[in-house]
Amino acid sequence: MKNKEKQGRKKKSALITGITGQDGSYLAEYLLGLGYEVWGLVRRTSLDPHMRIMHMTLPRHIKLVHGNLRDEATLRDALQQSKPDEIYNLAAQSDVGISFKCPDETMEINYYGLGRLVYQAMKVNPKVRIYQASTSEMFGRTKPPQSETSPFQPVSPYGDAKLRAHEDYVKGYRENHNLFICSGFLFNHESPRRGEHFVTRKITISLAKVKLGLQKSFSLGNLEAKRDWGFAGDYVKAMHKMLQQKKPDDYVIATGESHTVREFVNAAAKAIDMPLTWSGKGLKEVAKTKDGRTVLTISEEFYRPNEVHHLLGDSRKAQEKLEWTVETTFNELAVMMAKADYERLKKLKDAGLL
Ligand code: NAP
Ligand code: F7E
Repeated sequence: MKNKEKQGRKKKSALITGITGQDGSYLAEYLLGLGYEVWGLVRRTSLDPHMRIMHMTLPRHIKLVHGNLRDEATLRDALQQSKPDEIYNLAAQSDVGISFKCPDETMEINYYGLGRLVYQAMKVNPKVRIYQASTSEMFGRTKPPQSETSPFQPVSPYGDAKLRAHEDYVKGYRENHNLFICSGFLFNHESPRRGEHFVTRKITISLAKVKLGLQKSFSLGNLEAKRDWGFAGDYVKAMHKMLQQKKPDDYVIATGESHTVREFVNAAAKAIDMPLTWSGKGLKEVAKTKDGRTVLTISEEFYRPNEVHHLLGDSRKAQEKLEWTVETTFNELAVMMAKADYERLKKLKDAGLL
């Protein structure tokens, strides 16, 4: 490309809400790599817990702006400052279990929050393109496989709030205001940066601690729940692709394979050379190491009032229209996460910090 042409072309800019979260950090890295100017919305806190993005704020210049989905004035200011071509709304109260305990907060952030953001974004730039982090939880009790045409039947306050946000602000603004806004119905996606309360990360941290002698055992809830687990680094590429299409649309992003929580435990335990055997039933079930130590028990505490039993996504539309593909298998994901936590905790232990 000629130099003049290059200079004349303005860098695209993107504002990511939820930049301090798992997906925000992977998406920021991806967009910086594509040459974007990346802005990140961060909440004002008394601490500065930006662990996942610290490596990008200094050397590669993500620009941080303060804002909160609960406060429209902060969103207006952040949008006026960043003037984004694209907005990725990843901010949320994203924990399904917590949503049963805090339904109002969940609705406030996950539903009304999108309304505030979209309203202000349209005022700053009616041509802006918006990605909304919708979710497989919206399918709830709908039988697998779930695709873009499957009915939504959420069973949690989290799923309810995300569904309302999709109906009112994604479909509503797209149809009534001509806004370029897309929903990605993303199935569970994980990584070594996953929040520590989600089941995969809880498992990989706990197994590593058991193997290193830092903990004797841990407990889980429903082992039979089936999830379609992919790698977050693969999934953020699909978010970007959705906003590069001629027309806004909604897409399922999933691997097309589902596994039980128990299968994830087995794959992660094997990855750190600590295979487990299971015995007992229901709340009395346990998993033991080869030398007979009980390292995993079941606790009612981790069961939910209502469960999504089986998620299995059909992402053929995304594969055909977006040319998006799954790059990481279930086993590769479990190995990646289990080894990352084991090596991280071993270093801390060896340094006398644990
Ligand atoms: P995550 O790690 O829990 O990150 C959530 C982010 O939202 C954090 O950066 C958090 O900021 C921010 N946030 C929460 N409340 C906020 C508020 N009131 N104002 C501004 N920011 C706020 O979530 P994730 O796993 O990356 O998921 C990203 C999005 O995709 C979420 O919307 C989630 O619901 C959705 N989703 C996730 C999955 C999955 O499997 N990961 C699947 C489908 C959909 P703080 O650092 O300040 O807390
Ligand atoms: O639970 C079972 C639990 O909390 C997965 C979010 O990113 O994906 C995520 O929601 C399964 C459930 O994720 C424990 O009952 C058993 O069946 O890792 P999770 P989630 O609820 O599927 C969706 C797509 C999102 O959109 C959400 O934002 O694991 N489970 N024992 C347990 N779960 C947890 N957390 N802890 C346990 O001890």
